[in-house]
Amino acid sequence: MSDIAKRNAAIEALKLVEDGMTLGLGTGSTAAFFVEELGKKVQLGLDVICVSTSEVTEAQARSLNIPMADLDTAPTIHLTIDGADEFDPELRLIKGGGAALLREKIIADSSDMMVVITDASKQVAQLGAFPLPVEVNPFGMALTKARIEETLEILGMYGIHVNVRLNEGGGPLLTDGGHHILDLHCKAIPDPDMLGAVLDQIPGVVEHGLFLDIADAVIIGTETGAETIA
Ligand code: ABF
Repeated sequence: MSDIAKRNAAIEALKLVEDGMTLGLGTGSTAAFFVEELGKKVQLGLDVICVSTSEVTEAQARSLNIPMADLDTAPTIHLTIDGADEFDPELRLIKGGGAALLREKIIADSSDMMVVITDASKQVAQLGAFPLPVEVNPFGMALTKARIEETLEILGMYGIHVNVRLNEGGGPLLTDGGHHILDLHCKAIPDPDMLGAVLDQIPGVVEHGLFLDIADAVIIGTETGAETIA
């Protein structure tokens, strides 16, 4: 996805922002363009207050003097703008490539409206080509991994590689929440709703990157503008 397309998607999403809104700020390179463009509007007097889905986004927003609120004191979140790794025709998403899925889902799910900013390369007929991130508690991670592998076979999803996501030093990545990420290389997910439901039941799984019935619209950035799917 080109930076021009990312920025065009972000600029289109900015049209949804009104004075007085509380905004959820997403994570990833496309969301970063939204935060950058939002900062310009705030400098011109736009009256918003924001909550962030990651420490990285929080730092970027504060560097642009965007007013930030503590999530527990935010009365309501009117609109969340965030990226995605895949979206299907039913606007079901895979998110978590940026290891921020837990805070992203908490904020997106409690928002009045959640809009994805992305590009056509993320558009798929069926989810699963992108490895599905699953956030797990470090305690007993090997047991949780084994249970996930068993569950995938019960669902008829055989031979799925489940990899522990590593940090730059080669150790298990730690999320902002202090958890690890397992990436499920499913290749295809025939029934995202079923997979999401069974992952939710596995002890040790904190959250997964299937965002089902959460996105209200997807803005697809292009070199010349943007298209919205709702
Ligand atoms: C974040 O944005 C992640 O959940 C997702 O992986 C990422 C997409 O990043 P980018 O916009 O850089 O493609 O929400």
